[in-house]
Amino acid sequence: MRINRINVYTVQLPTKGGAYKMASTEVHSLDSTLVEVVTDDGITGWGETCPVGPVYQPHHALGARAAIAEIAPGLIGESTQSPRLLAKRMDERLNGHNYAKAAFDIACLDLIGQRLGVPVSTLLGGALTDRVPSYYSLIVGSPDETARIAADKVKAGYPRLQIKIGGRNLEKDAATVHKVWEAVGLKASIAVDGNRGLSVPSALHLDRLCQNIPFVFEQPCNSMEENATLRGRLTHPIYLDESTEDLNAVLRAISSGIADGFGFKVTRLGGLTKMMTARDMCSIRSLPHTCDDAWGGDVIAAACVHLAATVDPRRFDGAWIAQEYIEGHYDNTNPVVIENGHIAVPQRPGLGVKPEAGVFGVPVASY
Ligand code: 0XW
Ligand code: MG
Repeated sequence: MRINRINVYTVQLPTKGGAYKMASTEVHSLDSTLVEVVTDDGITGWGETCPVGPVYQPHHALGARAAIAEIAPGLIGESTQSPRLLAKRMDERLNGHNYAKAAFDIACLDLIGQRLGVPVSTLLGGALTDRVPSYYSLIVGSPDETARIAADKVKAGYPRLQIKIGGRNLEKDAATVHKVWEAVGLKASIAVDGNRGLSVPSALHLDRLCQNIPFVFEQPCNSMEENATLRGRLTHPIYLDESTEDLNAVLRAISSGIADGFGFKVTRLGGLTKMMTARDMCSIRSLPHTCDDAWGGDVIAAACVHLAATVDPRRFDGAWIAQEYIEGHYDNTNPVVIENGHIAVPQRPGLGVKPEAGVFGVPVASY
């Protein structure tokens, strides 16, 4: 039950079908970091963290590995029975860097689940469903092409679409939202994601230009303060994503009424243990949210889906996983897959996914 060895791996996840484009950045290949935590009773747990490039949020792949190098040596010999104790040990070695610590939190829950013979969703309070909705993220693109893809994805079963906007002419953004709405209407719910790319005046204009289209406006502007100034001036509800840098930011956004909902990222908040707190704070105020991560393969996808299964479906906006934009799986026997816009919750003990032996090559570091 004590940590005997930690292996760190990296894997490149090239984006399928060209660049993934957002307001302030486009990415072509993502650098994911995995931790394999081996205990003295011979069980192996996995964790993953994969920033979507170095610009999306103040996280980057090399930063994750540097933080892991700082933390990992101190975890050898530690018990894996308590994710909270592990968090304390990590905080004693490094301040902040939640997105790197998240990988160990996920691996610890994977270990406990396997040892107890229960899925991670049970450790997170218990699943309310065995299948969760996902959503399709439409990258910044031309109005017609975006509307065409939107219609296809709704036909494929996605109950929700996220339209990326920003970083270009406002008219094009407005035209894209209108075209998607004409193509799908009420067959899907819509989020319009500015990814911090709009000024307050542009956000106000876009809101007016799309007044009769029901959507939630996700992270239109950069800072929490800018988004707060939109409160009461928009027709559309505001969701925060990138601004929820930690649990304190979530608490601030909820208590001051800045956000009507959230796009949560498991690693940004520090892992599944911290995400439970965010989930429960939202539940107190009946706030809807997603369970996503910025990017990553089957390990992070499984983590998102286990947490997603524990959220009240009436307030759940979907689990985004990168599957539509990456090739292949780490675990071809029990992969995490989107089918008809939904994802089956893994039922096997722990995360329910195990990267195949040798799939990441040799470790880049071992402790
Ligand atoms: C759609 N996502 C979950 C994937 C990319 O990391 C961006 C992100 C978002 O909502 O901003
Ligand atoms: Mg977002």
